[in-house]
Parts: sequence; structure tokens; C-alpha cells
Amino acid sequence: MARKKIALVGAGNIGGTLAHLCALKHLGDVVLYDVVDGLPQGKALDLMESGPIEGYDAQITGTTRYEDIAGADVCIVTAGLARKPGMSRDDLLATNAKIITAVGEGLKQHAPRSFVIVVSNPLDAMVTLMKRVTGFPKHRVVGMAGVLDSSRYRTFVAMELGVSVTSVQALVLGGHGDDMVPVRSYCSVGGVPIEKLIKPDRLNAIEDRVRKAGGEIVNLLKTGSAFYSPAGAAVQMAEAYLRDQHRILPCAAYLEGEYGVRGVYVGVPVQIGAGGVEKVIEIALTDDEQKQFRVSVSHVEELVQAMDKVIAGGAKAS
Ligand code: TXD
Repeated sequence: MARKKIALVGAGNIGGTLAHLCALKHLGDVVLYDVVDGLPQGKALDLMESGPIEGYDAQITGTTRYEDIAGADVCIVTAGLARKPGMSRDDLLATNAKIITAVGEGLKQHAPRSFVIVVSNPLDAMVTLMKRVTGFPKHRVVGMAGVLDSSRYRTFVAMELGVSVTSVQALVLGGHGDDMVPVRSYCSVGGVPIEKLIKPDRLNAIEDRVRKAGGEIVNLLKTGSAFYSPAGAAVQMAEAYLRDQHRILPCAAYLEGEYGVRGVYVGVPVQIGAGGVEKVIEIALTDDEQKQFRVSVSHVEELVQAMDKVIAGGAKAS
């Protein structure tokens, strides 16, 4: 059976890690695309030369030409600026909106039937823009944030209890901002509800750390943001699609009435398989979780309105 084709648009920290993970997991052939000539080609050649060591035959190529992503089954988009210390994800809005618009045009022309996973920040606005620019249906455009944020929640709970991360289940929903919603009522360890194992004040501290986990790494690295865990999260979503796993994952999905939200991308549990985002899973939230969710959704709506103003302003100026 012919290998699938994975286009990675953006060959930076996350893009390079994505390419390595796709090869290691034998997900398909990989095309790394970037606007910086030499960067995708160099990383692709380096990864090819790792094939004999790791035992993968994936064809990994680098390019600055959109034509080379033709026929991609999946496109994972990390093109854009990353945060530096002191910057919020929202500070990236104007620059990354221009970049995502260019990328969306490229995907529309050269990979019109692909499943698109957007990673670039500010995530909720960028995935909204990607759907608009490509015109792809909502089941083929999804944002990566909840898998990463939930993994951070699971990590901190496992660290607190000294248990395996594989024993911890957790969900983080809402927008990918500092008001994201760690859903305490669905967090469990070996099936035991978390509130039976960790006191409220420690849970508050853990959940606060989850909300600020991205900034914590930006402040440590100083030159950019997290990339191993975001890459792992995006690959888990791509694998669910490519291997038709019908996997339930927290992702930024386009809502049309679910959770009382309409016309916005927000992090909710979805089922991902060969049909892309096959369904949105509606779960009951506590009153407090519902309140947090609504605050997070309104921030996403404000962000999209701010993006629309920036785009309209740019259109007037040109
Ligand atoms: O959970 C999440 N969704 C977030 C997303 C988690 C972590 C990082 N998040 C965001 O992903 C981050 O704020 C950035 O917006 C993206 C990519 O982060 P990365 O760390 O990979 O940034 P890099 O290393 O700067 O790589 C970005 C690449 C770089 O090589 C640029 O040359 C390229 O994007 N770039 C482009 N590629 C294609 N097309 C265009 N127009 C373009 N412009 C820049």
C-alpha cells in the first residue's frame, strides 16, 4: 500500500520535531515546507540520514515550493512567529494572520482534499482563519491545543502523586489561552476521581500551572516556545486520522450550537478518524466549569473580532 503523504508547513522547532516523529511512527512520507530556503531541505536530509539508524524508509524532503506538497493527505501548519518572554499568544495575531492567510491559499491550491491541523498561535483565531481562507469543510480543519494542555495537566498530576502518567486521565477545554479550562470533574487517576486524591488548594495550584505552562517554558527557553510536546500532540491527531482510529481527543473544533457556541473554534472533545473531525462529543460540566468555559469562549470571540479588525485594516491600507 502506498505510503500516505504528510505536509509540514513550517520547518521550525515544532516542524522539525513533527517530521522526526512522523518518520519514527511510520506514518508516511513527509514534505517539510518553509519560506527560509535551506531550512526545510537541511532538516529533511538530516532526517533521511537517520533512517538507517531508526529503521524507517519514509521519504522526507524539504522545499520552499508549494507545488511539492501536492496531494498531501494531512497538512500540519506551524508557520508563524513563536512567543518570546513577555509576549502573550495574542501578541502574535497580526503577523501570524498574514502568514496563515498565505498558507491557506497554498493549501487550497495544492492540497485541496487534505485534513488540516493548525498549530500556529494564537491558535483559536488562526484555525478560524484557516477554515475561512481554505473554504474547507469544518471536519477537515482542526486546531491543536487541547491534547497539549491536557497532557500538561496529566503531567503535573502525575508529578504531584508520584504515579505513572499513563494512569492519569485529564481534559482541558476552551480556548488556548490563560483562561483555558482544566476540567477537574473529569480528571482521574486509575479511575479514581482526582478530588479524592489531591486537596483543593493543591489542585488549584496545579491547574493554574497548566494555564501558564506555555509561558513557563517560554521564560526558561527565552528564544522560543515549547516544541516537543506540541509536536507530539499534533502527531497524535494526525495518526488518529491516517490510521482511522476514531480516537476521542480534546481539539479546537468548529462549533455550530454544541456547548451553546456557534461559529467559533473552541477546544472540546472530538472523535478523529478517517473522516477527520467525525463528531463533537458533548459532556456535562459543573456550574463552575461552565462559567469558566463561557469566559474562555468569549475571549476567543474577542480575539477573532480583533483579528477581523486587523485584517480589515490591512485590506484598507493596501
Ligand atoms: O498548542 C499550541 N497550538 C502551541 C502553538 C504550542 C506551542 C507553539 N505554538 C505556536 O506554533 C507558536 O506560537 C508558533 O506560532 C508556532 C510554531 O512554533 P515553532 O516553535 O515551530 O516556531 P519556529 O521555530 O519559529 O518555526 C516557525 C517557522 C519558521 O521556520 C518560519 O520560517 C516559518 O515558520 N514561516 C513560514 N513557513 C511557511 N510559510 C510562511 N509564510 C512562513 N512564515 C514563517
